[in-house]
Amino acid sequence: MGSDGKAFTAGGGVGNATSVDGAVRFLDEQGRWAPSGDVAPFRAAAEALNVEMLRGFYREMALTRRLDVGSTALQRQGELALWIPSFGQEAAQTGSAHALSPKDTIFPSYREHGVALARGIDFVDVLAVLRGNTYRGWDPEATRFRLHTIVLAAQTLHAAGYGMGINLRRAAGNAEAHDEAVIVYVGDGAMSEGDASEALVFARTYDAPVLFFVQNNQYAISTPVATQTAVSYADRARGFGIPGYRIDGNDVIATYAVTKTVMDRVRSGGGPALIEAVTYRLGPHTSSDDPTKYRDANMHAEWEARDPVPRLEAYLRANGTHDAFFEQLRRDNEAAAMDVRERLLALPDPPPSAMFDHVYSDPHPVMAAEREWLEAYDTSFVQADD
Ligand SMILES: Cc1ncc(C[n+]2csc(CCOP(=O)(O)OP(=O)(O)O)c2C)c(N)n1
Repeated sequence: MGSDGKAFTAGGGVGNATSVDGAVRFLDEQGRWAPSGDVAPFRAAAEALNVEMLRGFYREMALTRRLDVGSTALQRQGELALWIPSFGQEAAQTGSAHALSPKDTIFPSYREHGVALARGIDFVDVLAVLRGNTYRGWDPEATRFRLHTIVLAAQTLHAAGYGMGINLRRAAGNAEAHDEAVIVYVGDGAMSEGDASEALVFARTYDAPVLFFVQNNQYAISTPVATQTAVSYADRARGFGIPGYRIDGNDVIATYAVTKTVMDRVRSGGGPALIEAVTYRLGPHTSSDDPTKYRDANMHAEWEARDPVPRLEAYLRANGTHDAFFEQLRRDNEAAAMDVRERLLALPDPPPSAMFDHVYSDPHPVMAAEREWLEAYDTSFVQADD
């Protein structure tokens, strides 16, 4: 705190973590073009977006939401072990993901379904993990979309290390490494983990090309963000010597334009950076959670009015997009969701012994014996049935 008792707000002040006031935004809550906050460095990237690109963003945001609804239904029908909704965070995810180069590597946590879609991951592959069909649904190297990390903030260290590796490859004369950078998605609660602080230190001291993208969705399960931090995450970054930007995470133009501008700088040797996207989780933490037990109803209503999907829809409608587009899109997304559901339910169940497949990379005698026992046990049922 400063001597006057007010929180320091270095570099002009980037506010506190509980409010979106003062954050960089281009669209107001009614979807009108009304830039506010420190928009100057990002205006060019925002203005480079045309209506066609924004329609594409809308299509993906609406699809992410439709798949969220379908996945919640699948979980309730006993077809998924768990579902982790991204409801309300579509603008933060779709906008930031489209600002990346395909050569950038993404380290997600577990809620980044909009990012997965933007990277071209088949959603069946995401659901197959949560159904227990596979330990990983996609190829993390080919897609440069690494695996979900449930251990909070562990992915920040993976990202810092990967970024340090890019620097080593650059130093060794690998030209391609100059086209690459890393983005890591991390939640507000996960930022309280020691791993997150360590990752910020290493990224800074080794000048690793890493962008930390904090989705501040106001809660870590039932713990409100005010319990995690007294200053915004953008301010916290500055304490590590890392530039921090606080943006309206429900404005897809802001999430795209700021990520594009900052990531281009990170990739071209500007060192690490952090973006705090102030957003809100409109759904439960997971399908096992009941947010009505801890969430303030007035606050919820305030954030419902900031819903990123109708906000972009209002902008598009005011800029020459008519009913026919939205109706066709709804039909397309309905068909896509049905296709995902059908392909998921048609996946073969793995044998129980598949649980041993990826525990050790080299043969392990104890595990081999356990596998043999389990397979014999399974077979005994088949014989008993005969
Ligand atoms: C190291 C660790 N501690 C605790 C948990 C249990 N846990 C899972 S999600 C979660 C809350 C995370 O909140 P936040 O980082 O804000 O992300 P969000 O889930 O809101 O996207 C907790 C405590 C965990 N997965 N890993």
